[in-house]
Amino acid sequence: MSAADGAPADDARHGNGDNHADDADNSTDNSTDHRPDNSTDHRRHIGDGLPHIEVTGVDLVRVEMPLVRPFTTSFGRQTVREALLVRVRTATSTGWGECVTPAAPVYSEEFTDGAALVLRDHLVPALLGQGHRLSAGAVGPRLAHLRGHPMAKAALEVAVLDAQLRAAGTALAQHLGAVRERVPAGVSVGIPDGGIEELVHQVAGYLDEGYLRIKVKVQPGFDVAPLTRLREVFGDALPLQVDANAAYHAGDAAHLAALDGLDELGLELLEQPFGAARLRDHALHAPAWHTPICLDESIHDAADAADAITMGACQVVNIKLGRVGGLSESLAIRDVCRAQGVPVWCGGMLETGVGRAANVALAACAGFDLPADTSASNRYWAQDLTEPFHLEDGHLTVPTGPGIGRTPRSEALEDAEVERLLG
Ligand code: OSB
Ligand code: MG
Repeated sequence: MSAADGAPADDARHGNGDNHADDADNSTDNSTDHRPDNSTDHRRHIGDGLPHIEVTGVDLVRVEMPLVRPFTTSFGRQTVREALLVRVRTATSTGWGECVTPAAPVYSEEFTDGAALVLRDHLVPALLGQGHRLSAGAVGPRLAHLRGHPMAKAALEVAVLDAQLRAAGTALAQHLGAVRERVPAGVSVGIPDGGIEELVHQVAGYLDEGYLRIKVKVQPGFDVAPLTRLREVFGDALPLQVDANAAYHAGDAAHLAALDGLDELGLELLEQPFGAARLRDHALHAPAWHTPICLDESIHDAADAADAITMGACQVVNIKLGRVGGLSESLAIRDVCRAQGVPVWCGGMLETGVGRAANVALAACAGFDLPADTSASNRYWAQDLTEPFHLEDGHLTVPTGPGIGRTPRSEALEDAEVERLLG
């Protein structure tokens, strides 16, 4: 049995911008309640059918990864990613998960030093305090009383699942019930140091490589002009979308004017213009725009997705397994969105090959119908931690090896700082 058994039939309508519940079973009168239905709750299914593991050790492995070019968003400029990996050891297999926290709490409250501390002092002790024998489906429930820290929890869930899958010789994508062997890849382009003409140059390079859509980071002061220029140079057919990372304020007339200007540019979607907690601002402004609103930072779980859809705050959802606490919650969000005909796609957090492998398996699942922010390894790193992911004909190939299908190279781990939490 795959973990996706019990998902709705593949007849959900996608991308029609219609938020009404007219394809749901409306035998009851609560047809506007889009809250998750427990019968399709993947939090109970992840890891089902796989052998439980007996954990003998858990390590945190920190690796410094210089980016091939700086990555600037409305929340800051990044040149290095401090990757934090979780390694779960058993007598017979090793499982890997990547904690996608940035070094500072700029995207959400989570940051790498905080994640390492909460893993060491709270999450790992709570996970193993009820016994060292476990399955990935137990990770969420055992940690549910500890608030927040979804990225740290997700890394543990994936590492446990990876150890189980490797013990069973099963690929993650197969376990999730994936429907694709390769996933269409987009690329997320930061705000360049060199301004608009450097942006044009970078986009031209990514298009030459074959990326299927371009996402551009925007912020007040870098929005309508650069996007207008991209339309001039590359034409109206280029699949183009923007991500504001919550940088606009609904009370600021100049900000609203800029968003109205972006709305004229035929964008695929506008990602997270307002703050994470500002669902109502999104719902108030979305009806006036042609461009579908996609939420990223605002969506922490399936109930948030249901609320946002019900309110009309979004027409598309970006799913990041770190942001939502793991693969189980990612699939639960997918189910809520699918039942309402809301397309989802797999976002990214500048992952190394470890996190990318999990993202690519998730992006291969039904309902993930838009190109993912899963770019090739060389878009981020001169040398990835794992065997690299390549772009072939605009797609990344879904790993078929056991578990996540990628393992950190031993040379890459040689200089890594390792904190041994157990064993
Ligand atoms: O908002 O999607 C985002 C990277 C770090 C933090 C937030 C975001 C991003 C990206 C990069 O857009 C996506 C990628 O991994 O390529
Ligand atoms: Mg985003």
